[in-house]
Amino acid sequence: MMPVLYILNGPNLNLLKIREPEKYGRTTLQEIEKTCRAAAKAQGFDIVFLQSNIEGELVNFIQDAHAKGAAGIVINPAGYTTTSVAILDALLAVKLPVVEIHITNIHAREKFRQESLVSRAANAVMCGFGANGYKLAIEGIAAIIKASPATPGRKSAKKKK
Ligand code: DHK
Repeated sequence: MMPVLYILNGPNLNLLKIREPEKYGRTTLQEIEKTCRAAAKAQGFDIVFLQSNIEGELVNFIQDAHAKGAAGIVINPAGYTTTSVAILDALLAVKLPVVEIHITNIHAREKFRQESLVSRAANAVMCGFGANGYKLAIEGIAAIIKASPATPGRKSAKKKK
């Protein structure tokens, strides 16, 4: 069985393609899921891909990732990035490798989007690469997991000789 990455998406990401396409692009969340599955498979991982508009549900997904023995979490907290102490606390609690992702370059946008609380629990942050960032984030978290001896999933994530 392949180790599993949880790919979590926050509010309004279900509206990708129709939502401000000049900023967020025209790739749907379903298309992103497909790309993620292929990118993860290439690195030796399976994925659980989830989206919610509800903060507490995202907290539950993070706790589930831990309960089910996931190898790591890639999260786009979207509108909860700068406000959610609950999402930050959940990520700190489960102590899994975390890559935070944003489709847009939040640092080139309004001030209120720039200070991520979630980053405090993230090993790395990917932003500004559009929908392609998800693939890059998966490659990044796979490298983090494979490099870290203490991380669950490492053994089976390594290519067999
Ligand atoms: C997505 C959102 O929904 C915004 O609230 C963030 C982020 C940016 C993104 O770029 O993916 O500010």
